[in-house]
Formats: sequence, structure tokens, C-alpha cells
Amino acid sequence: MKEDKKNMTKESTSRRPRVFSGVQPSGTLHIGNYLGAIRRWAAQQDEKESYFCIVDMHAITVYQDPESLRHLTRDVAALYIACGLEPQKSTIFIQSHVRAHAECCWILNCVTPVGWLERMTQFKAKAEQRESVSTGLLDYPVLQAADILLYDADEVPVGEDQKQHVELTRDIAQRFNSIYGPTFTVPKAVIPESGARIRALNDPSRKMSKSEAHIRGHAIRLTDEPDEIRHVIRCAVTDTGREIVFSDAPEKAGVNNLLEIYELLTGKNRSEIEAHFEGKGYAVLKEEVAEVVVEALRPIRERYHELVSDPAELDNILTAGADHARSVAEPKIQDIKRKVGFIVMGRGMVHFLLEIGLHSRLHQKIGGLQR
Ligand code: AQP
Repeated sequence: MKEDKKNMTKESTSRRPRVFSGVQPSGTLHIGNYLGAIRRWAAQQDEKESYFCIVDMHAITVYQDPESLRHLTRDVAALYIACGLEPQKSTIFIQSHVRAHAECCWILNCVTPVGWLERMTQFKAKAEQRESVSTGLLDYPVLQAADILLYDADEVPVGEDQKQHVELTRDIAQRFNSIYGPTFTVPKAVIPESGARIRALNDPSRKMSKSEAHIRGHAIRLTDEPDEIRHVIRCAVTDTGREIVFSDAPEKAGVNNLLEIYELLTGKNRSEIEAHFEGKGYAVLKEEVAEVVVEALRPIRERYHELVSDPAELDNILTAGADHARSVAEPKIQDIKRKVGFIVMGRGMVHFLLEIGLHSRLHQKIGGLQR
């Protein structure tokens, strides 16, 4: 705590708590992304200054088909909004639209020992599955650190799988601050007690993953139709027992997973839920969980379809989001560059307006008036 205070910039103590988080457009969002992250982001937009990114540069650390990456990037934006993120309250933008992320990543690379990255469990797990591993995959957490630190985020609301990466972000921030002087706010991961790790329905020993969400039975995708949701939950792997209780025992992981989904979507407490299911079989549990999920996802799916039918409006939201993100990230990257000893030229007003995207919007406005 003492260490955190020492590393805080003045800025972070005089404004609303700032939040940064993101999702990779590496597949269709699933109920784990919703319960572990996005739903919580939406719930705190009023109290916190929020930045929610679609991290396309992270997605290409493993190959993505270019056309499908473009499609999935807009899809994630539409699902953010369908899940309750409001562009008037939160800044929603695409990572690659703000150049400062790549620039900051490079500078942070130069203060990050490679051993720190080789220790990351997500890197080790992914590297094991492949013959050849890209440098980007190893460097993934440094780009994530750049994302978070550029905005001086105080909080990073994520699922449990990202805990280690946020801890690394803290280490990188502290190291940079100790070499170059106070620059970055040292952020903290905010991980929920329930829903931090929604498990794969076809294998509850593993987490539900977007990149596997296309495998039938693995995930409930936010865009799935009711019959598909019912089918997938009916087939969810459980155990040979009969007890419907919350439990950390590995053999009860499947039942516990269904109960956590039910808990989060109904808002009921655990003892109430256990009492409700007492003496009932797994078939009843699955049926009831499925109906709760169907009803929770219905408005999200409907809003998603409306949003994707108007890609121009979606692009306007993303353009405005990137403009605003740049207005925070640009001065920050200039400060970082100055700190490490780069020559930072003073720039004219036109250049600045161009960089933060106002110029083009001004142009559009003038064009509109002339017409
Ligand atoms: N199963 C999950 N339960 C709870 N939270 C989760 N998150 C991801 N999976 C779960 C949280 O969702 C946010 C976005 O993370 P992501 O884009 O890395 O999502 P993913 O489903 O993990 O996607 P991938 O492409 O399949 O990634 P890998 O291959 O790394 O697993 C984060 O806040 C994350 O914690």
C-alpha cells in the first residue's frame, strides 16, 4: 500500500477512479466474458471514468483470418453496447486506432526483463500447444501493461485468468517509476468473488474461452438462440453424484459452475439457492439454469442484432471513442517519451487536431453546413 502511494502520480488522486479493461476480438463473446468482466464494467460506469478497449492488436498474437478479425472487432463493439456499456458514459474504442499503445509497448519492453514474460502461465500454456510461437505472444502482457498505464488506470476489472498479467503491469509500472521518476499510476486488478472463472461446459476443469467458443458444447455465446442455450446446458458435464451444492471440490466443478451462473443471473444468495435445489436432480438444475440464461441473454441478443444492422452508427461510436482515448493517451505518451530522453517536438495546432481526430470531424461539420 505504501509502495502504491509512492508510485501514484498526482493526477490519480484528484479525479474519479479511472478504469481500463478490454476484450480480444478472437471469437464470439461468451457468458464468462459477460459475468467475469463486461457486466461488471457496465454496473460501475456512473461512478468511474471508464475506458473499454477492443484489443485487436492482442488478438493477432495468434493468427486471425483478416476478414473475420474485422467482423469480430465490430461484433465485440456491438456486444459491449448490447451488454449495457453506454458510449455517452464510457469510452469505447479499438486499440489499433490509438498509436500510443504500440509506442508505449515498445518503451515498456525496454524496462521489462524477458524472464518476467517467460514465467507467465498463459504464455507457457499457449506455447505448449504450438510448434512455433510468435514474439507477440511472449510480449502480450507488455502491450497489456501499455494499454492500462497509458490511461493511468486505478482499477482493471478482469476475470481470474488476467490476474497475473495485471500483477506484471504493476511490476512494470513500479520499475519504470523507479528508473525515470513518478510517471504511472500503479493499478490494481479487481476480480469478482463469484464468476471470476466460468468453466467450459464440456470440460469443467478448464475455463470457458472465446477462442474455443465455436466448439459446440464448450460455451454459451452471448448471441446464441434459446434452443442452442438449452441444448448446451442440457449436455453440460457434471458428475455422478446427486448433491446440488456450491463446492470447491474438483469433481463438483461442473455443478458449481452451473450454480455460479444461476447465482449471478438471479441475484439470489447461496443458501437460498441450495435450499431451492435440495432433493432435486441435475436435470432440474440444468433446466432452471437454462431458462435463467435464456431470459438474461434475450435483450442482449436483440440489441446486438439492431446494432450490427447499422455498421455506420457503430463506426461513429468507435471513431468518437478513439478520439477521446487519444486525447488522454497522446499527452501521456509525450510525457513518457520525454522521461526516457526522446526529443519531443512542439507541434502546431493543426497537427494536434489531426492527431486527436477533431480535424476530420470539423471538416465533416463544415461540409455538412456547406451542403
Ligand atoms: N471463463 C471466464 N470466466 C470469467 N471471466 C473470463 N474472461 C475470459 N474468460 C473468462 C474475462 O473476459 C475478459 C476478456 O478476456 P479475453 O478477451 O482474453 O477472453 P477469452 O475468452 O479468454 O478469449 P481467448 O481469445 O479465448 O483468450 P485465451 O485464448 O487467452 O483464453 C477478461 O477480463 C477475462 O479475464
